[in-house]
Amino acid sequence: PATLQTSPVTGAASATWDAIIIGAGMSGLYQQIRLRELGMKVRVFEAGTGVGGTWYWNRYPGCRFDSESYSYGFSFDKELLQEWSWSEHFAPQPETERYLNLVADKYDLRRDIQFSARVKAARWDEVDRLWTVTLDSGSRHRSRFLITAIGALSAPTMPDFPGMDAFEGEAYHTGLWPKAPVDFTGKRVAVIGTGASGVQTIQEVAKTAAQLTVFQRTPNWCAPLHNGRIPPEEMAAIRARYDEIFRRCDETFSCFLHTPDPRNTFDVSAEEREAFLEKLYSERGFGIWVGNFKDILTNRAANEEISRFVADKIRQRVKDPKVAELLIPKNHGFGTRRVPLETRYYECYNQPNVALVDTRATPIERITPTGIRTSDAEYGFDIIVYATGFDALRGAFDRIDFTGREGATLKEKWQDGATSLVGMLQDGFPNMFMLLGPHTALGNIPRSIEFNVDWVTRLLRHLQENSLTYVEARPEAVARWMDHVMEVAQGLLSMEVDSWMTGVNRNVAGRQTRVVARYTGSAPTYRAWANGIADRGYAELVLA
Ligand code: N01
Repeated sequence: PATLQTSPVTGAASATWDAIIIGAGMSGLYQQIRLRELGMKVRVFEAGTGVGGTWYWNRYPGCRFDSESYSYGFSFDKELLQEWSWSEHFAPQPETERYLNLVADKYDLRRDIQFSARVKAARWDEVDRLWTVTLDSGSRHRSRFLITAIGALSAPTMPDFPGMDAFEGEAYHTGLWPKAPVDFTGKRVAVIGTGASGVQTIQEVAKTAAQLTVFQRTPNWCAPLHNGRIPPEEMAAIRARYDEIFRRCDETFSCFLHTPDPRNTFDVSAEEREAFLEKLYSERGFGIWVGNFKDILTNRAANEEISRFVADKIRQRVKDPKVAELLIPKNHGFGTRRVPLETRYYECYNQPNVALVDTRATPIERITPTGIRTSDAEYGFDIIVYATGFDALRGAFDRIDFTGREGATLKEKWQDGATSLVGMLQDGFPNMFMLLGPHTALGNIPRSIEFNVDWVTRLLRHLQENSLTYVEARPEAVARWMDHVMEVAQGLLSMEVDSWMTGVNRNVAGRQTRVVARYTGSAPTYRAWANGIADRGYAELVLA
């Protein structure tokens, strides 16, 4: 379907596509559907052997989202909403992967997706005004537009302990989990890392492992998920409410069903406050974090109050007071890092087969052929699980050599921190659109994905209708947006804490200091800004 052209450089014939999409996760799939509607010839390159992105790679035991299932699926296809049943309030990974495969089947997307195709480089050609995309295999592909659908948490990172390669047992990273099931029954297992992935893994592995040893460097504030099955009658009632559910997601701060309570922590009496926190702690999902008093993430005293409340819960749930204290964060307040939601996570530490090692007190010195050596002990393991996270937000971009106008690379451009216009465009990189790029609104991610894809599609339709083929953000528009990004981050307690949300990853060079790595304003504000650009006729962009 694509036009065949001969490369002026190599003389080799190469296909020219209207658009190349990198990645066949949720954003790539939805963008592909929308571009087909514009009549575009689209090629998708996907590193995995199947669709799903996050839901393809993260197959670790217990993996699921912390958004309510019915607020997470695609909202654009009303027919699919009526056909699909979620089995649990927070569906497990295999179900979401199945769901995304169904979407790919329904829209016959696979015929335009090349699997096992990892993109190595993408270069803007100023003469032809085309992108040239090079795969790991060396093959090259050209397109008018380039869309990165490469995810915000998709570049897994490993620590560099000495001896890792010589470990004789099995070793896995949660974000690169094998397709064949891993059996923990009767095994001695180590889990390194206690972020959202580690917590979900730990509570599952603790059920069958002979011995599970958790290596924790920084404890996180976790809160109960309160998952449950969705019986058919309840699913029918949910189906009838989809319009209302998605309207709610459109209105809330970060597209979840939960949104901050309009009251401040100390507006109410101590009794009323305690009762409200108890209620949030007993309810499903992120209410305790994003549905709490509106000042818990900005007012230090308010944050201390919620932190005290959750610390008491941990003390009640963990029998050994010494272990409980190790599990209670001391260097950051509740909610200033991503709150992992859990199911009997704290109770795992009451089991005789589960032990906790504090790697600040006794650091990991090396991985031995048979296990792990810390500063004070030697442990034997059959399996080591690295739940050590991702080079978040810009990591996936850094793994591809993007070269824009005048030979400038994206890595150079972002040397002092990533910039963008509404997370989707970058000056110097014409005809390139980033879905979930730096400083886009994240939150309940599929809601942000649908918005961003629709925004890009509207822009491309505008180009088509006006016979335009070139688009680039003006530098002054990027600067204005970045001023706004910096401004909304002021005063947030999370900005005082190391985490992927502030761009810190101690396993990656150049990620040791905190930056404003993500957009921290509300999703409605983000959308108003992005829609304003379109409504004003794209004056902030160079169109040609
Ligand atoms: O990664 P993380 P994640 N020695 O970066 C530790 C989303 N997600 O994959 O904090 C010892 O949070 C590290 O310790 P420290 C969600 O947005 C969603 O768990 O750096 N430990 C930390 O404990 C989430 O926030 C869902 O001191 C080392 C852990 O590894 C994001 O993805 C589920 C170490 C990494 O935690 C990332 O979560 C899963 C070392 N050398 C993920 N290096 C749901 O929706 C790293 N660590 C439920």
